[in-house]
Amino acid sequence: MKPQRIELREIRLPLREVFEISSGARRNRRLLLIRVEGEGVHGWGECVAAEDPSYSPETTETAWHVLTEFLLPPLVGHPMEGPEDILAPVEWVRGHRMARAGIEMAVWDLHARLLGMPLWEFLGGRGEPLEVGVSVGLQPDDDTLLRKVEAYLEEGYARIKIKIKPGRDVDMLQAVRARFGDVPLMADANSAYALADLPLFRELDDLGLTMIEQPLHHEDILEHARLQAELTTPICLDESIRSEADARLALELDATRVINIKPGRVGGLAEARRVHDLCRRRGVPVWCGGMLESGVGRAHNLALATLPGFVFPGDISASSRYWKRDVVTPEFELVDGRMPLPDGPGIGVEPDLERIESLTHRVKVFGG
Ligand code: OSB
Ligand code: MG
Repeated sequence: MKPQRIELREIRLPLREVFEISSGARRNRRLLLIRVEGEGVHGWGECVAAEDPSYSPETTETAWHVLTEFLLPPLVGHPMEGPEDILAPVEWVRGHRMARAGIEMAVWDLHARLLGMPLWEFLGGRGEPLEVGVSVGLQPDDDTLLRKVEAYLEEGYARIKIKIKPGRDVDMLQAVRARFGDVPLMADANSAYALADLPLFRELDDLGLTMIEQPLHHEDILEHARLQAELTTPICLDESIRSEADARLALELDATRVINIKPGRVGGLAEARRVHDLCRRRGVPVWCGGMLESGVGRAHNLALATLPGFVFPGDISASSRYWKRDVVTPEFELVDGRMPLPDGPGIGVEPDLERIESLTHRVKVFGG
């Protein structure tokens, strides 16, 4: 199979509400959608890089630069066996994993469509509806937070993840516990703490959280191992795991007892599956994180999360949790507290071309 035409497009999609984490806030997503065509079929991918480098060093702008200058031109007309070797001609490019993942995931969709198979099946997953969770951003006060959590629980989310930062942590989580009892609850610090905060982590350790996500520095593994040795609550690494090699090191050092897998963060679905396979061999549970994706990226995440090692509900919430209207049809919705899998070929949902056109900020086409 050879990609004959690749279309890269930046769309601007306003979030329903500001999403704030310890390292920054997001209001308007600038997403890159990639459509690849070959053998008369097409596939869609999404680059999840954020507007600013507060989660990872990549941004929408760096991804546009690397995709247009380095990644996409050599791939047009380049023969490949399957999605596993799409990136072979650009292996020399270091880093920029979110940019790489955007095109890689589009090729996975294309290949699944060529086979007439849903992406989840092509990846090796199971087609049953999944329990999913919701990630709740930092709120101005506890009352607002409690109201949000209540509404999400009513919608059927199976676990609640709450963003924390110094000054908005133990008391706030205690308030959630006091109000909602033993609902599955976890906290995500996005690297807001240091090892010197051990007394605070001991308090968090008494809250019965299913895990604490990325408490320390965004590139650290060693100090997370030191912290994990002091806690009974599992640590879950997010930012620190950029590859299977990172995951191997973190598991070896017992720095993480759960891994949040985001295909964008690790450079695509093939690497995401390798991290999953490694964890599964070692009996370490994983779950699928999110990057405030549009329906295109959400469809990929959902397909990935059907693999058997994804035992915790993912941050794969309904379209309405993020957008007034998504860019795919049908939109993602919870049915009886679960997210059904689209059963068409590939990602199984159709990008709404008219809507996408109306949100487009720029387009660049390679090949033709
Ligand atoms: O740390 O998991 C994170 C969103 C943007 C950047 C980082 C993170 C998140 C989320 C939201 O937690 C997950 C989602 O619902 O897409
Ligand atoms: Mg996280």
